[in-house]
Amino acid sequence: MSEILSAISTAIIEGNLDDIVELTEDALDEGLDAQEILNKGLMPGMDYVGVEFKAGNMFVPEVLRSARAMQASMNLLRPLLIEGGVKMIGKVLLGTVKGDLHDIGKNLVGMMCEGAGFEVKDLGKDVAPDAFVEAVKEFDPDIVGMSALLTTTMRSMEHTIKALEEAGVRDRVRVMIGGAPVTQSFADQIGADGYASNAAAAAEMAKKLVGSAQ
Ligand code: B1M
Repeated sequence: MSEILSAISTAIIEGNLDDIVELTEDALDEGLDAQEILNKGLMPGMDYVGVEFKAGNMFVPEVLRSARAMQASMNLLRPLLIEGGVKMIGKVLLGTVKGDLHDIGKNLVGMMCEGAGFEVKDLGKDVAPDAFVEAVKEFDPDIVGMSALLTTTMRSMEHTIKALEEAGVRDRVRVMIGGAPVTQSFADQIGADGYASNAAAAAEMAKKLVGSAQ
């Protein structure tokens, strides 16, 4: 890994807001690709944070600082990731499900979908099934994308699909789900149309769901 990408990972791990902004700008000035900075700088840093949090070596305030640093860098990378996007190929409605406050991965999925040429409406986090239903009626998306990071909130995905059925709008959309604890078998079990394990795969799946995959 290049020195600057390694420094970016470290700034994420340390939750260093000042450094991360400067380092991201330096990396871009050096000619590094936004995607490379994301995949080889930010993501490895956040992965390390996840491992350390799980091992009890990092605590919530530290993890939050890392998350804020990641968002600050993403604010610089986002326009570049979606820049030069091709013509709109569909609409994606995105949200982290009810009871779940994790939105970093969902935001990445949104960026990748934008980059792939989708118009994305992001409902944010802790989104109730009814809010998904209302947004489907208003925004008329091709795809409803749901993210969950907690085993306890995965069920909200199933509740949302049921709510879409009860409102009579399930047939109007394809449902795509993802998030660390989510699996293909869970997607099959709750009747989702697609599952993706990461943001790049989510953009590919979205294209497949609207019939635009190459
Ligand atoms: Co929380 N947290 N957290 N957390 N947190 C996890 C998820 C956990 C695995 C940590 C651990 O114990 N090892 C664990 C869940 C255990 C479980 O249920 N299996 C956990 C817990 C327990 C909790 C709390 C309960 C802690 C507490 O308060 N005691 C609490 C719950 C709050 C709530 O939601 N109600 C909590 C809170 C938080 C913070 C607020 C401090 C913070 C979130 C900040 C934010 O998101 N704004 C946080 C964080 C940062 C994490 C970890 C460390 C990192 C998550 C992350 O952002 N990863 C996480 C540990 C880990 O995952 N290693 C952990 C980076 C992100 C890029 O990856 O989100 O997986 P990810 O997204 C990927 C893929 O999953 C996929 O693509 C993304 C990009 O490649 N993907 C999709 C995601 N959504 C998709 C949707 C798609 C397709 C693909 O289609 C639509």
